[in-house]
Amino acid sequence: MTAAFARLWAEIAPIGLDPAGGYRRYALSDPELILRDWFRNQADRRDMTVTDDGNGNLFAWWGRQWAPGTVLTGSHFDSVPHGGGYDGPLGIVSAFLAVDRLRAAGVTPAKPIGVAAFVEEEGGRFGVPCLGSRLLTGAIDPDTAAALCDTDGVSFGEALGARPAGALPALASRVGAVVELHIEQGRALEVPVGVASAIWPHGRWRLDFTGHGDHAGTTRMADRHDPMLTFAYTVLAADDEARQAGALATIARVSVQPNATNAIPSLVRAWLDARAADPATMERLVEAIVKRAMDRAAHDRTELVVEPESASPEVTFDTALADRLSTLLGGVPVLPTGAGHDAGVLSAHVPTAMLFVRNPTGVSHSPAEHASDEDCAAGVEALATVLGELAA
Ligand code: HGY
Ligand code: MN
Ligand code: MN
Ligand code: MN
Repeated sequence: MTAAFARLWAEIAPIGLDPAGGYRRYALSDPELILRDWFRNQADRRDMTVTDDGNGNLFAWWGRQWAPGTVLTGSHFDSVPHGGGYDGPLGIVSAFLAVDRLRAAGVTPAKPIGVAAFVEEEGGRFGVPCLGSRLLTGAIDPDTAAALCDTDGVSFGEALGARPAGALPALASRVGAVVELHIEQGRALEVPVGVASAIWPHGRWRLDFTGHGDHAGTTRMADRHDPMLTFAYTVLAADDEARQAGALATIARVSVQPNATNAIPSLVRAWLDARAADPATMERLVEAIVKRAMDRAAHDRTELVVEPESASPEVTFDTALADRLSTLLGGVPVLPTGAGHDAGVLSAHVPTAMLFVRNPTGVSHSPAEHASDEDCAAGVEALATVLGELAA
């Protein structure tokens, strides 16, 4: 399986390389459209029917699409900018190889197996993570999704070429189980394969720091209303509060207007990504960061508007299913993650599990993200075992 994995992986590895390193595979951008064609080709090679749910999610079917008892697997193609190559695509490549593995073993599943490619999981282009699985499950309104815009002002609806179809009727009665395989994005998995127990609650907030744009060479320090100052203080406050709370806070994706060497900005826009092991800690963390930022804005005579953009509630995966899969796979570890996934969205509607493949450094959302071919092959074997069991 290692050689088979390496061969198939080599087909997608060159697609969407970012000149600055890593990958830039924004949802519905050229590289991702090429990966979608690759997906259709893989399905064709396996006599699998391909359907689109009208939300931009693709599905390759072994068996009757969406028939009761369907077992869904797969993941996403899109990446963050300068992202790693495994986060997402590993789950899709592994799913096609798991189908091959089952067929080679003479298995004919009693229930349909659907390999999914969910759109905009990272939220890197349109700002809302897991957009495709949120649409499929009705967790976001199609018109709200359609109106989301990228930095060029292109809306999701325009990129999709239609108003998203929205929730698939009777999803819970059609889908019996979901299993998403994903590279692990922490440092806790020390064996090739693990099973997910939970996803930390997390969310995204847009921070707009506004002040008085002015000339850098003629405005006395005492006369300034500089939003960059409040922004800088907020970055430090977020770091400090997260460390105190044993939680995670990141401020990134910063834009400055005007962005000139010799002009004091009038607007600094940034995003806060906050995560914690439980909802109460996350709520306290965000409150503490926002309070300190607001106090600082008053001190700097600037303004701060905080806009919650997306919430990803705490996910506890189906414990019985997680334990069953861990046992099935020989007692592999069951562990939580701070990373969001489409499986997290789906778990609110159908029994859902995740398989993790070891990432020796734990580094992700970075060109350094890596998993060995041997561990990826072990992931395929595990996924085939799990799919064979759940679709029996
Ligand atoms: O942001 C996340 O946790 C995921 O990688 N979308
Ligand atoms: Mn990711
Ligand atoms: Mn991912
Ligand atoms: Mn001038």
